[in-house]
Amino acid sequence: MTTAANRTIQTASHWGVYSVEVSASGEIVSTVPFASDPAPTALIRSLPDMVRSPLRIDRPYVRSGYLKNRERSAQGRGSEAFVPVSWDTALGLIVDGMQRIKSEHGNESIYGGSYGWASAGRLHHSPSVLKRFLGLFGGYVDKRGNHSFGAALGVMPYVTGDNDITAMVVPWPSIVAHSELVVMFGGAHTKNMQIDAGGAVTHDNAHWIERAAASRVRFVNISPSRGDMTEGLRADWIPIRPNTDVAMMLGMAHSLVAQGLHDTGFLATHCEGYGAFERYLLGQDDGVAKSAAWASAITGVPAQTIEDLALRMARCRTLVTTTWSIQRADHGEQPVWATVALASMLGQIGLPGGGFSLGFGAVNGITTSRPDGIPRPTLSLGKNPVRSFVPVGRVADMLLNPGSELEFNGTTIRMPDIRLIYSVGGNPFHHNTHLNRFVQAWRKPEMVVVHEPWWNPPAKYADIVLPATTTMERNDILATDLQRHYIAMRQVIDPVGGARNDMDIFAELSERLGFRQAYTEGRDEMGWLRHMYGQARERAFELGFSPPAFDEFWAAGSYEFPMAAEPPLFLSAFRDDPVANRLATPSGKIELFSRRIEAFGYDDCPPHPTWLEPAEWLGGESAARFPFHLLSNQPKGRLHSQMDAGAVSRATKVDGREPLTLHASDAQRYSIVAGDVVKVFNDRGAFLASAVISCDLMPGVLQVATGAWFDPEDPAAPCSVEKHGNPNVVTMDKGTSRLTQSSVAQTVLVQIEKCVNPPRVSAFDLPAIEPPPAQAAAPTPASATGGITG
Ligand SMILES: Nc1nc2c(c(=O)[nH]1)N[C@H]1C(S)=C(S)[C@@H](COP(=O)(O)OP(=O)(O)OC[C@H]3O[C@@H](n4cnc5c(=O)[nH]c(N)nc54)[C@H](O)[C@@H]3O)O[C@H]1N2
Ligand SMILES: Nc1nc2c(c(=O)[nH]1)N[C@H]1C(S)=C(S)[C@@H](COP(=O)(O)OP(=O)(O)OC[C@H]3O[C@@H](n4cnc5c(=O)[nH]c(N)nc54)[C@H](O)[C@@H]3O)O[C@H]1N2
Ligand SMILES: [Mo]
Repeated sequence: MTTAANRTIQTASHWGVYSVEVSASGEIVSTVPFASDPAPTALIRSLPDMVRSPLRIDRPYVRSGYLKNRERSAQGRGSEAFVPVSWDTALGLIVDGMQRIKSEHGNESIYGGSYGWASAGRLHHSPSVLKRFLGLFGGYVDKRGNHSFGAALGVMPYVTGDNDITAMVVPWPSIVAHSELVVMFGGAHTKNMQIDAGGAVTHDNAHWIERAAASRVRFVNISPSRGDMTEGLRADWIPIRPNTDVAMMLGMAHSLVAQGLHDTGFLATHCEGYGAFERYLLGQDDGVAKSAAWASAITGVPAQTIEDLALRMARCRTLVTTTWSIQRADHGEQPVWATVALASMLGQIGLPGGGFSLGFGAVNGITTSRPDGIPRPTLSLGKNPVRSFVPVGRVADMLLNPGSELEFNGTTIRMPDIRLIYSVGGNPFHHNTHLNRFVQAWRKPEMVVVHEPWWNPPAKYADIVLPATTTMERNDILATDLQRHYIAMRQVIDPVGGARNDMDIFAELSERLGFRQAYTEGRDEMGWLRHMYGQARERAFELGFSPPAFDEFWAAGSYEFPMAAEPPLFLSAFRDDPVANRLATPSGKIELFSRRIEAFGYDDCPPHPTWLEPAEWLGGESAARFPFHLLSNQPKGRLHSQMDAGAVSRATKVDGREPLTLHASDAQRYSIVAGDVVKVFNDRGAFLASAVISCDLMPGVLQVATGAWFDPEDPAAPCSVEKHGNPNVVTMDKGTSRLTQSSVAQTVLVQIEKCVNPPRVSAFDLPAIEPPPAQAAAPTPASATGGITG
């Protein structure tokens, strides 16, 4: 109930800005969306719902085996009880472990890459505050690349000389005004448009979808799932066998050549190496023409459909888009490069409403325009004296095989010998693949420290877990590349239980390690915000913007950077004058053949876009044993695994398990009806999920969202059934290719069977808590677990 005594305080998240109404006694009354957001999402309720959940970690805990046997207890990680300890004890254990490991094995034995989305906010971004801390401690092994679009990030510098992937998008205004045809590989699912890394301030896609629907633009959705395009756009659906998009693109490219419809002028002036690519298309060296008929046999799309679409594309203003999931697959560099090749042959790159886009709609703000280069308030990470790094998808290989070699982007990496993992703001049991193997890898190092707000998998798999605050418990500033606002994120409630800010925890550890002053530079939270804002404001002035002074901004709650005019389209200057505006590739042009990649000699990443069979796919040998291709897309009701236990995410589950969509004909063959628990398995593992039956998915394809909290039936066993629906127990941990070594989460075949006596889901149970040892200066067991009631 709203009363005069209630206060409404603004905070923000990756999924939107909102205010929380709190009563005089601090109770959360309601969540109010940001007034300037035309389409706020239901996700804004998730943190207010979860912030005081019984799953909050109320104080520091140590795994019982670690308390007794320190580094000789790593095998118990993830399966033992936790013991509550005081902050003093926990921080002391961390400092002892860090100093011992550093003196015995050096800083190269510390993994601080800590992949993860953490929370919105430029100061309390947990992986950043961790890296600043570990840098001052002498350094850490970092990660390289990302799970989102790692293959694109690695290959595009060779193709267009650029790695600013989120800028490779033709935005809505250009589409609505100029496109006639938009051909979307993987569609553009509106559920993904709820989020921006760092914070979606305004959600404008619904408005643009309406405008596009009312315009003359036609959309084509090439995907195993009809649902990848909103019904409002009335897209034509072309179902395609998963992981075969490159073959379809080549079939279209071949059709263009066969009809003489490719833009030879553009290819000559703006592209390098088309000749070699054309030889490949025509099969002049391997005897295999990459014709529409050839592509049809691989993709399952009729040859006529491929040919007709190619001809349609050549005759009008056409945009080709490829979503990121398609490159999160074996040889994921190829669909990205083939997209550029196809668009180059159409010759419309750099024209309004034409060319190509990568990841259109994969996140919210990527589809709209904003002024160039808005500076962001930034906390300096400082220096990292350690040079070793690991490609983000290869962490298990690093942990399991220290000293082994990995080919990567023309170099050879020697894997460091990791003894300590410090992990904050990510869920390794969500973002890593082949989790049964990953758990073994996670049990190799001598010490694992995690900060988490909740008792979720990363917390349960730690040796020492420290309770972290959430955004609602601290002050911060939202600012991100894909949005035009600075937003004041104000503290809404006091820290819950014994939680502390990640940054304050590292300040305290720095004190014990003798570098507090260097870490904090004498600033407190508001001091940092003022400082970071001031620095960004100066850069903004240089660019001709005039954000107000900090106090004025903080009082107003937001500042919006003005849009003077629609900014130029990416690659339009290059199109206008390819000599004056040459690209940062060796030829200065778009490279459809790369001599630099050729020099690496990688058979898994040839020097021009190429169809390569994925390690597992429906046309391959293993499909005889494992006849379903499993797609694990982003969830609608949460961000990855964040707040899976909250009401918003739970509402998307079926009987407490993640829904698994399958085609009606497959369901019938396996005698599965809606709501049945299905076991999904292959040689790497098995998980359980609840059946949802649909005709909007191709037969032979299964779909389950990522992010269900990892819940193995027997955490102590090397491989047991995951009960909750986490697809990463069956996914594969190989790299896309030696070029980028990115994640292949979308390349996996499985078998299914009905599960008649499913075990109870325990993902949202608290871990076992043991009383502290008698001699420790910690509180008694009863009060130690006080505050946890679930
Ligand atoms: N099968 C499959 N797997 C995938 C994908 C896929 O398509 N298929 N997609 C991949 C992709 S694209 C990505 S980006 C990754 C995402 O993987 P992650 O980014 O690791 O996933 P999140 O669930 O966002 O993890 C964030 C964690 O940080 C915690 N956290 C939030 N705020 C704070 C804070 O302030 N302090 C601390 N200490 N902790 C905090 C949250 O509770 C949560 O546990 O997953 C990848 N995994
Ligand atoms: N609600 C919500 N939104 C999110 C996120 C979230 O967790 N929740 N995560 C965000 C993050 S970190 C990222 S990186 C982006 C990811 O953005 P994407 O990678 O684009 O998203 P996905 O949902 O993984 O995949 C989109 C669709 O691609 C289709 N697809 C999969 N494989 C293939 C294929 O081989 N061929 C074709 N043609 N289609 C295929 C699937 O049907 C799937 O629904 O999403 C962001 N948006
Ligand atoms: Mo991502």
